[in-house]
Amino acid sequence: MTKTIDFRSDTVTKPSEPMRRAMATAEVGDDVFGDDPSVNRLESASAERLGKEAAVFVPSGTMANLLAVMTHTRAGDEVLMGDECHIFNYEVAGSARVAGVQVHALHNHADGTLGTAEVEAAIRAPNIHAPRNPLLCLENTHNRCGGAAVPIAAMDEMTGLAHRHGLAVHLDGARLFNAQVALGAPAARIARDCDSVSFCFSKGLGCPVGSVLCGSKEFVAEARRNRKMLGGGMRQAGILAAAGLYALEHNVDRLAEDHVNARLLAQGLSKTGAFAPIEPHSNIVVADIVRGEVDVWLRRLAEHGVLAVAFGPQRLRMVTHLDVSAADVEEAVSRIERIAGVVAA
Ligand code: TLP
Repeated sequence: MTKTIDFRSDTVTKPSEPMRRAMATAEVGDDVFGDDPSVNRLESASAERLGKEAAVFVPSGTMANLLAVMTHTRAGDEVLMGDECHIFNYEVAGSARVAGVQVHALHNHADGTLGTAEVEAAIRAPNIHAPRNPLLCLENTHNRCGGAAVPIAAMDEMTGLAHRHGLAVHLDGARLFNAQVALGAPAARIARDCDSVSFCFSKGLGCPVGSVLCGSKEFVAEARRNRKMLGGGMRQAGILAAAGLYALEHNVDRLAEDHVNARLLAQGLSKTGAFAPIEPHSNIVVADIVRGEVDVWLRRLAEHGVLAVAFGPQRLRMVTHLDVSAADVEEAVSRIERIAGVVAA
């Protein structure tokens, strides 16, 4: 039987045996009472890694971002963010519906950055007619920009600008440890001047569930109240936190392998002549389709046991992760070559 090679996302990883053992033997308690030792350990380890005072464990990256927006703003405020960012494109407009804010989406450059002049121009002067701008949201690595690792200088430029104008900065760091590996700089440095930062355990780190939102003690205490309001107060969540603790210890540095595999995959795709991939910085390969339609490609790939997702009418995305090896990538490339007709079937 043909082995399925699943590049749809790094969220598809299944917990390894040792991770499952760590989960099965986790010490637990009722986390809403603050009694779960594993969750408490995960929250302090995460805060420490990110150089922040505190952290709160949440079920998903989407909830972490929504909590950040809710906690930094009041209903009726306006939040600035890039038009390619995850919050704007893939979070079901929760910022508008649940947090009650208006989003002003600014042009994202192909490298995941925002233009300084454009951000500055978007910050409104206080005026009785105007919404307030308490928050700027950034993303690193940048998913829709081909997993771009946004350089530290660009991060510092944005945080400096935001702070000069009195805005807080939230970093959607769903794949922040991929940025750490790609930039060769600690996650805490990348997020140093961000007022809040979230990252996901459920992506490249290989856990079944979970994200954290980190920030000051005061900010996290308020986010914890908001988490309860959203129904995200979990009970013996230490079972899940144990997976996160395992991942922080074992699955961070190995992300470098996923980055190497993504480069291999991108080279293979461009060799077929059917795709023009963006050169990957991390574990995400976004490729424009030069020959054929995205739906046809996805169907033909799936028929040959290679799974990808559409990222636009002429674009697809493939993500490398813990559960695909270099050999799997080579195998996938040879199947793709056959489909593209480069190699005789
Ligand atoms: N992204 C998913 C899809 O929603 C696109 C994926 O497969 O990449 N921030 C960023 C940058 C993300 O890429 C994601 C997930 C999230 C936040 C949300 O995380 P979850 O899925 O845990 O809510």
